[in-house]
Amino acid sequence: MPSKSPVVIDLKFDQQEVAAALKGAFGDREVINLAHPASRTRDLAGIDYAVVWRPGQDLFARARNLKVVFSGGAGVDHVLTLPGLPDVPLVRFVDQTLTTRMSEWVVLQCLSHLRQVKAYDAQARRRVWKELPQPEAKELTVGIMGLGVLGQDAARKLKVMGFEVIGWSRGVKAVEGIETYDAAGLDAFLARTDMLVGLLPLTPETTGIFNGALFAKLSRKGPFGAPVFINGGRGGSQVERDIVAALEGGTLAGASLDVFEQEPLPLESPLWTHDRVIVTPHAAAASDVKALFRQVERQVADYEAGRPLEHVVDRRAGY
Ligand code: NDP
Ligand code: OXD
Repeated sequence: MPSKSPVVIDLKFDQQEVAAALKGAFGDREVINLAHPASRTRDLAGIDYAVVWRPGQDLFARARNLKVVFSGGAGVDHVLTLPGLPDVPLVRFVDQTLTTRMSEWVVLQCLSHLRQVKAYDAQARRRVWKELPQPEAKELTVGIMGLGVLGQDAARKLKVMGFEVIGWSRGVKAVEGIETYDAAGLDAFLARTDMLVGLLPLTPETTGIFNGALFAKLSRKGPFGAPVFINGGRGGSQVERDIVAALEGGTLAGASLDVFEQEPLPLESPLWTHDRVIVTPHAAAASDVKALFRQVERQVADYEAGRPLEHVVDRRAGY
């Protein structure tokens, strides 16, 4: 039997987690971990598979005969923008562990704004004992931009909490219990949205989509008047100076941001300390590395047996 092609991994993850996940992963297939100094001079020309998260700029020049590229996360913008990406299937990571984590984050943010967590925290620091108005979840409509794997799961879980939920996607989409809008219905969707959740991939079409003009189209009929913006998708989709201006000018009541135009968020950003903004460090939904390797191993076996790969990215759409 010919020996199995090694897998090269270039994952900017916690390396202890990677090492632990590699124990027992990939059976007798060799794994070349580019985080190890010894692998820096290794010839990668004969490698068929790469598993990557924010890989080095020279990866595709070195591993120039790849047959499949696996993204270590759900998003693929970190790969699509790399020089020399070969014209081979690009597979993204879709897994219940990741989906569940994102829905936890989204539900947490929606509830945090509904229950005015930042305002109570500010009061507590001043030892102020004062009850604030308490609208019910059903009085607010959460509008999710991006009704894919993550958006649909978050929608279902927000419904369980009592929120009205609507969704927007590029194409027409039917999701049980949720009113949906396609690209042409954006303005109608925004006009109904009291809490806007961004779960979009970063593509040329979604770059800068969350800007002042869009915020101005959101509903102002919710119980807090001004709407809230929550983004767990990609920072490149938001215009941060517009977010700050919208918060200051009353177009937005608050925001929760996990992703930023520049990561890490620059120290001088006013978002860090804004009293109505919740900042998390691109930590809404980390990839479970063990689950990632299990999935790559299974997909490689399928590929070698001539079965179709799952979760292959549409290069033209960019996600
Ligand atoms: P999917 O590919 O399953 O869904 C993407 C959704 O966005 C689809 O509904 C798609 O529409 C919609 N969409 C894409 N482009 C447009 C557009 N131009 N106009 C309108 N709708 C559009 O992706 P996932 O749900 O798995 O993930 C979404 C994103 O979340 C990832 O790409 C990644 O960037 C981000 N992410 C962030 C994480 C974090 O920790 N912060 C963790 C994991 C992911 P349609 O259904 O019509 O195709
Ligand atoms: C992802 C992410 O795309 O963590 O999976 O951002």
